[in-house]
Amino acid sequence: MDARNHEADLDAVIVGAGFAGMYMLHRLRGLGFTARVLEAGSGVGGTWYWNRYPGARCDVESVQYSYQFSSDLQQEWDWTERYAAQPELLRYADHVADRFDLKRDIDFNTRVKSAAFDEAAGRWVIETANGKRLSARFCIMATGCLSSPNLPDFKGLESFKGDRYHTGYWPKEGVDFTGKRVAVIGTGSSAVQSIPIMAAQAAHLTVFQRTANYAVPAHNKALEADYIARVKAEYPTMRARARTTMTGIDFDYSDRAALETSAEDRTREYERRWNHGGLWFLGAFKDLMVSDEANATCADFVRAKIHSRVRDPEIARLLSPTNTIGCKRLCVDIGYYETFNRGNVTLIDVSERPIDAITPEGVRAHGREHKVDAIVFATGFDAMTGALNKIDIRGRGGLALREKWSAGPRAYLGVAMAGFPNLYTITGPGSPSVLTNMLPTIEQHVEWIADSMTYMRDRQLGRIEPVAAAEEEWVGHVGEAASRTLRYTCSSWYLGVNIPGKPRVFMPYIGGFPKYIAKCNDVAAGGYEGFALA
Ligand code: N01
Repeated sequence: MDARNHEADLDAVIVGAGFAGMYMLHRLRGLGFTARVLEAGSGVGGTWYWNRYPGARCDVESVQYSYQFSSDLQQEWDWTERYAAQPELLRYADHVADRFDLKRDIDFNTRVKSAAFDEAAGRWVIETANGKRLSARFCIMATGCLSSPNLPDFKGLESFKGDRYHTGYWPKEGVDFTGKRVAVIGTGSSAVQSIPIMAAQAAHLTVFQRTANYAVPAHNKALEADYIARVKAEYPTMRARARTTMTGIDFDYSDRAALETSAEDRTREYERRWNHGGLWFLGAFKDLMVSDEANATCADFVRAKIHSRVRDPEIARLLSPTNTIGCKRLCVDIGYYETFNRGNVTLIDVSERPIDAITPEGVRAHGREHKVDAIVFATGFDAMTGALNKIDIRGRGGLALREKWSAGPRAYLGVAMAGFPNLYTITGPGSPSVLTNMLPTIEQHVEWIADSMTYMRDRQLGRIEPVAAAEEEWVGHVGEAASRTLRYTCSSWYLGVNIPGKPRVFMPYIGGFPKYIAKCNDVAAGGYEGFALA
């Protein structure tokens, strides 16, 4: 049965067909709800559909960066690399969509323009840019945390005559930079992943760096069959262990403090983790994100590594970050720093004086024009709130979500907002989301949302909406938890500081996945405490 023909009966409209929207659809279907997914792209995969830049891959190991809701799916899919690259992740998303027959309920090439709550009918009315209008009892935003690309308003931007790309909006057909002079603006994770590959291709690569970034080696490798077999045999215990860690990743987090460990032991531990590779590095000591002094021991170690990897001491110095390690998202690299040893790569430091302008022929900085054939903007995203604020979302009394969030996002558990009945956000601001392994976080949200809808159906209830006081308390708790960590101290996208005019509010919940799960479970067990149900 095609739900489009029965839209009056739709229980839910889901916005986005990334990992969140896909599982939401599957879960709701399994519970007997009718749902339709609206997706701007022409295929599933969300982040992995849009971020096709060279070198894009996950920084959580693939065997963990995957769904666990279906044991059969988990057992039948074989990851080929420790950190899967974007094409493999997209193949996985596609496989999931086909395996669970999801595509028949997804409208592709359909960008949602507005969503408004019709109070009299108790339904959401969703309008799309291509003129579709749907209504459903529930509207579930699965719009992603890093899905609204940020293209800074550089002077002269439109005058550039060459090719322009944004890492978060990469052409499907790929880009061949062979023989080209290329500029990259930005040195965050997307740049760290793409720069080595673009440098190997381009005639010349000029990197404009405003803030140097810490990167630890990925030590990516092909996965052996016996390793995969072992993981598959241990999946249930590995997944259960992961739920007990702050990040939802099965890591060995040390409970030793850096400041209570001798300098030799500390270095040995950093070295061990450095040689292992990946984000696990930051789990070396429990005080790294709460004590400046402890953090400095870790930052010093990485800076020394940068100097050992980069031949020119001045370039090594410019590439060495001076801020708190882990304050901005730690990058995981494959040959990033070594790329600056190449003769065809130039680093331009724009930390003290911003880029002057984009010119018809290139980029001007420090008064000098760098002529290029293409510019790659690796300038990140309007994170967490960007994708939601692009949609004109109206709740009770026509209240606009953009207005409610004008001083920063406010949501109860990062999943629902006072004034917006029957509207859910998957991994919204105020949830652990980007500070965790996104896949288990998404699954936890989807299951919680589906449970709440089932609870309402069982009791013939029509509306669920957070109580303002509960929301207020949660927002306070999220802010207070963040203020106790060093993450609060730098100009990261977690705080919205990368977007001019965006309120400085730490958006994700830093209290950890287990604490968050416990809170969500308590709320549900208490009959959805903090929510008004009617
Ligand atoms: O974006 P970013 P990203 N002039 O915001 C610079 C996830 N991710 O796309 O730091 C000059 O980190 C900006 O400079 P500054 C991951 O969570 C994961 O790289 O603001 N430069 C910065 O260097 C990540 O954190 C993976 O001073 C300007 C860069 O642009 C998140 O996505 C891979 C500028 C933006 O870095 C975002 O990463 C990729 C200006 N006007 C992404 N404006 C994995 O590994 C901005 N910049 C899984």
